[in-house]
Amino acid sequence: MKLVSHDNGDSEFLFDAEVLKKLDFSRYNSNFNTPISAQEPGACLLVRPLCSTDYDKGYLQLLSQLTIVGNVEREQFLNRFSTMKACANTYYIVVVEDTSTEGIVGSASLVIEQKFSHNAGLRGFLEDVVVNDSYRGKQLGKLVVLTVCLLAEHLGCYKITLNCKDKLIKFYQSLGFSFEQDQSNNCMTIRFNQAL
Ligand code: 16G
Repeated sequence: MKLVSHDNGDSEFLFDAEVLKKLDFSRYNSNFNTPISAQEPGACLLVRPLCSTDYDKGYLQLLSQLTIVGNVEREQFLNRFSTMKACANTYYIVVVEDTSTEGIVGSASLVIEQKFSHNAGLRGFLEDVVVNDSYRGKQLGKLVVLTVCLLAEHLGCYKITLNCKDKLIKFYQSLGFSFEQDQSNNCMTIRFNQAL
């Protein structure tokens, strides 16, 4: 059993790791074959915030299993990490580390938009959900998605939304996401630069 670590050596967390300890997964027990949680993700697994040292633990390689990452140098990674961190209460990138290999094997991100509507409310976006192909069957996809959902609720978001491929619709529906009656969640896109 691995608990979310307090001691993070020389590296820096993107957000306060303590918040992950407060999430109560009991309502989602039935979503798992064997109940797991951010606090108890399974043997040799650790759920924690993204760290500045995760450049060397394969975070970007993992992300490239989802989409185009390009050639992001360490300095660029660290700059982006610090600009994200400087945006208070906005970026919550959750990762799963295999502590036996020290590699990042799963991740999902919560981005929080501050609004004037909904009583100056907060809207959550679930982004960049990805699990290493070799870690299938450990329920890590469900785990990272539900971690972000509970986090969004805990932080006071009035809703959380996502975009996904057709083949993943059933997966997200099984975790509580739905198409709303009035179709208010259609996703529309403008691509600015095919090279990016
Ligand atoms: C999926 C992701 C989204 C990511 C996009 C990559 C989830 C729930 N959705 O839609 O976060 O940005 O893929 O596509 O993980 P893009 O590279 O064309 O933006």
